[in-house]
Amino acid sequence: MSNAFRDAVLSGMSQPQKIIPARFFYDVRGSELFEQITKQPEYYPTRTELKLLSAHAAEIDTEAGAVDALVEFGSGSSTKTPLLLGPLAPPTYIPIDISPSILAEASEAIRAAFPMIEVRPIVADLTYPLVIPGLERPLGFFPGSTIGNLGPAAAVDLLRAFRKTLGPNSGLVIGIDLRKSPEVLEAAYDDAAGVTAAFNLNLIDRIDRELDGDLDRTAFRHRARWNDFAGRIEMHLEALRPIMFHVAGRAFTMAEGETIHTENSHKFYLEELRFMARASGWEPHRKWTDSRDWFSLHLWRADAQSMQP
Ligand code: AVJ
Repeated sequence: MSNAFRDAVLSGMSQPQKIIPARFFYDVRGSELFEQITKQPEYYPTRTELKLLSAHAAEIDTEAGAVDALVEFGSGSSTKTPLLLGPLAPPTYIPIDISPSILAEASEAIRAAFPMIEVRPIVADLTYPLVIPGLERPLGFFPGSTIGNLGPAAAVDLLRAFRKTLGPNSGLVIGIDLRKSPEVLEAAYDDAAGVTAAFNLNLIDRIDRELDGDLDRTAFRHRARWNDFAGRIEMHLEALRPIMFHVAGRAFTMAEGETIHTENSHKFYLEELRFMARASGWEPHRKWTDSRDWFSLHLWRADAQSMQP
């Protein structure tokens, strides 16, 4: 049986710096814990983005012009979508997500709230370009600074895939977290209530549950550190003592202080974002930030020259 989680954990645990990609945080428990993170006082991104979206949705609608579909990448529970769907009122909403159950549930909620909008969900991995028939003037939507899980090069690849999926007459609304003081960032990723720690440590439980692991979660601690050179918050699980454990029948050891790198959350400079847009077939059109310049919302337009078709 193919098992992406097992393959990723076994290969990641065999690297000199152990690593597990951040997308594996989101099992049912992990998704619940992430919801709780977004409500912590230190975790500013969700709250700031929601404010920006509600303050500027009407303007986004005006600036985007005529739109025949809103296409949301990694739509999850589609919680931010209504803020945009209201003013935009497109004929069609196309949520794209890897999880069929979450997608079905979110689609029903949107149908109930917006009976005039046709909802056409697509189960897909958002990292590859898709062919969606019948799109003339779509608007892409990628909120939450999810792009930050990728470094600049991989982010450009993803933005280019969006550009391919959406075509030459499209736009993209994207929410991106910005560089700010390390103190603010480290607190946001290590909240006082310990919710982010629980989110990180849930990965240990998930390995034990799903991959026949025998890791002891009390042998690890949550770490969040700002890497200034790379411009990212890194989350790690640090071994508190020398340990040995098994995953899917294979044995691993860790020295005291050794870590498993579990997430990168990149924070960008506004100039860097303009560069990334142009490098991926988009032309920056408008941007909105909060009064502290902590978070940014962008409206980009497809650059017709940059790509074929
Ligand atoms: C969902 C990737 C945007 O990087 O802020 C929150 C995930 N990790 N706290 C982020 C996360 C720890 C979040 N993203």
